[in-house]
Amino acid sequence: MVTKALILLTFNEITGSKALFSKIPFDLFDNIVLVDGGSTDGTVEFWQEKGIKVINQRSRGRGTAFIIAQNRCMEDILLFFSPDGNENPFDIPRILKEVETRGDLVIASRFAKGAKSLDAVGHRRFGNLLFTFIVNFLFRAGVTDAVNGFRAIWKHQMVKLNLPFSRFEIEFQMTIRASKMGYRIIEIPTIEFERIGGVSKAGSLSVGISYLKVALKELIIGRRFYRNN
Ligand SMILES: Nc1nc2c(ncn2[C@@H]2O[C@H](COP(=O)(O)OP(=O)(O)O)[C@@H](O)[C@H]2O)c(=O)[nH]1
Ligand SMILES: [Mg+2]
Repeated sequence: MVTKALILLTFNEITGSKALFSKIPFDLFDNIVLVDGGSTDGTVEFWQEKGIKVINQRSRGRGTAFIIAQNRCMEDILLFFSPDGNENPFDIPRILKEVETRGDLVIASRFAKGAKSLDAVGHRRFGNLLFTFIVNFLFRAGVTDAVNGFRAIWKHQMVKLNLPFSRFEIEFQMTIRASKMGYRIIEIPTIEFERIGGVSKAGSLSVGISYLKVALKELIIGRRFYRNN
């Protein structure tokens, strides 16, 4: 039997957490963990009261949270979900089905046919599309949304990517390395909503600069990241 872990990622997301809790299909998972970047708004207490296991990060970073989850979860499939209002929990069953049946990595795309984003608008939309273009042009990913965080991957395939701790580069780098490895990357169209309460932690300029650095590094290293274990 294929086992599945749900990984929730938060840093001060109390409003979104409360709004989304009842909509998340927890019963589809064998393990549920929340990795928290140091919330001070009651997010951790909220999830703990609901009986969810919380891992407190020692140092911040969304990418770091991904790696902590990868190391702590022993399930076959890892699905990453951020309860900030952007991601639609109703897409979770479909993502799970796609990863289980035909994908190594499944990304909920905000720019595929039939998709839409109410969050990535203006310069954020431009940036997302530009970096997706870069990933397709340089690394032949063939995707419509290289950077969305709402995604699932087989754990053993993620381990092989040997991703480093990072802030917001994690998805970008995961998509690049998955392409280099020839993974089957499947996208499902999603509708991204506006966030519910709280604030975005991803400053567009700093994220853009870190993406450029990652792209350059990935061009140089080729497949010299691979870890076969
Ligand atoms: N665990 C953890 N989660 C984080 C960290 N930084 C941001 N997040 C969460 O990652 C999700 C996406 O971040 P957000 O700031 O909304 O980025 P945006 O959607 O690109 O604007 C949200 O649920 C955040 O609370 C962090 O350092 N650690
Ligand atoms: Mg967000």
